[in-house]
Amino acid sequence: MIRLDRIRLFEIHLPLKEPFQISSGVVQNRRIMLVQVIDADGAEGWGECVAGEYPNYHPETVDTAWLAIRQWLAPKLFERSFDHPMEIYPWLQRDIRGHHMAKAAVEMAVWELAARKAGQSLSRYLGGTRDKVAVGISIGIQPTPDALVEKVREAMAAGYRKAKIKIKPGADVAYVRAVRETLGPDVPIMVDANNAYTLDDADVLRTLDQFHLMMIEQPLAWDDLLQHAKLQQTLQTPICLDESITGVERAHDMIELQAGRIINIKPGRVGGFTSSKQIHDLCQQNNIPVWCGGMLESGVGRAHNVALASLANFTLPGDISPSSRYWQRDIVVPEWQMDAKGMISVPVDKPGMGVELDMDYLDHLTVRQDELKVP
Ligand code: OSB
Ligand code: MG
Repeated sequence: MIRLDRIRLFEIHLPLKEPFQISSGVVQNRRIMLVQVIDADGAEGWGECVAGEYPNYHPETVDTAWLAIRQWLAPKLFERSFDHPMEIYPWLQRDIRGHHMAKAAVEMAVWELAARKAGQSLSRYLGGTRDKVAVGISIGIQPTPDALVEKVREAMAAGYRKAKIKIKPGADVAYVRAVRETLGPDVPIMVDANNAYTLDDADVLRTLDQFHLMMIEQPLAWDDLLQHAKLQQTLQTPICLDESITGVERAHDMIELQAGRIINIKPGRVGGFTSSKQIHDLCQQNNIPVWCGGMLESGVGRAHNVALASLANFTLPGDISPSSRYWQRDIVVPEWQMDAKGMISVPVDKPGMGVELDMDYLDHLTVRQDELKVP
């Protein structure tokens, strides 16, 4: 049984090695919220909130998530006990709309706590079966096609199983063509537009068909399904939805409308692990491949993503690059490493997330802290 006693919030500032640009903005210094939950037995669990500083990907931000946990989620969690972490998400959904990233941060921390209490790795506790997960890299918009070709070349040499190229109008066809023509027909590439296009741009998107991309991620509006369905009818390349899939209901809609053929599951976006597992299972029943997306997480969020990606229907490489791709120094020990074949080992022999937080470094990076207690 889990009865939460305290929830601690930490905000850290962690600079990326290089700026990361998507169609709607650029980030250099990540503001990251970490969540520690402690139960009445003294067991603890860690979670990470994937909301950014600015609402250009998703409506939530670090500040709205902080407020939501303080004002609404923590008091609701302190109201009762739970037999299993599966009960957390439905409980938080009741009478509280939205705020998925805030909900996910605490929900995933409780899953981590429960896995530790059960003496099991988070992967196996979630139902994961893989010992290794395949890794893709997400490459931000580059200044020139040549610069992009270099980045993809380096990524392939390092062993990555997939390169995701961020695109926007004006940085699309010529960039993808340069990569395909220089690196050949076999490099596993895809694009992610982060909703930079409309149906008026369908011709440009159809031009991309000739490059045999693995998929086109979220070309149209961030909350749309119907227009994606219209676009998919005229495209050969599979559409992968990211932003539009906020829970299992939207995954149902996508399948019924044929708005996409692949789903990028980010546990933060869909409200946590319970919701992620529901989407995973539904997609498995409907032959829809899924893969684990990333939000430039620290080693804590990465641990959760690795555990999730160890479930059976995560058949495509995830955006779960090793720590050194993002940070000079990660906040966990050991840091996340990728082997030369582009695989990350799932830490199945340790209880919980399988890495330890470097508490001294965390303390050094922390700029804001709060502790919420059971009344
Ligand atoms: O759309 O997948 C996205 C980062 C910030 C916001 C949106 C996205 C991304 C990424 C990062 O692609 C992937 C990673 O964490 O490596
Ligand atoms: Mg995306």
